[in-house]
Amino acid sequence: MSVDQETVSNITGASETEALPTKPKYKNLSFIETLVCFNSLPPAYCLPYNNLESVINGGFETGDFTGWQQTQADIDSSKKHSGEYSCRLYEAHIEQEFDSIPIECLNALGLWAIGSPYNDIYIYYDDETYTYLGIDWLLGKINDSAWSYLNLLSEVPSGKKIVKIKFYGGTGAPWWIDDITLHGISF
Ligand SMILES: [Ca+2]
Repeated sequence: MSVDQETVSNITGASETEALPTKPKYKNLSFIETLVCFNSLPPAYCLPYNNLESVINGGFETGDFTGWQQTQADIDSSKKHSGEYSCRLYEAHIEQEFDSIPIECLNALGLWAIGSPYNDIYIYYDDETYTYLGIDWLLGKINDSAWSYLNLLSEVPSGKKIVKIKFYGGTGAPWWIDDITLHGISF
């Protein structure tokens, strides 16, 4: 007699030799994995990103470029969306790389920005494609008078995995960026 047969007998009172109905083997799933299977929650492979913020120093509150690679960019305290600092980009760029992150595991991908729209954003994927968001996209979304949230998540194709984000400052006028987020969905 198998363990499964004994379990059924104890629950139903049926004969010890009664055959079990065919059923999936879910008994080794964790509690959260079981919720994922039966309640339409995000895929189990998103668990490592559960409520995780992947951008290091997205608000520049270290006062330096910890977590970022940059060229000619400045940490600036004259404008900030939150905290004490932002990043000023003028003829400059910053970028940050990640271990491959599935788009569907994110509930936020974006940043706050103020200044000139004559700039560029790149989002790179592990299949060596990327999404380019330049002046045509930024125009009308940001200005000099108030901070605006730029929602990048709505611009990226489904099924992609992010490996890098990059922000360029053009030559026309500076822009400032702050509170860059790449945040995992919550289970
Ligand atoms: Ca900040």
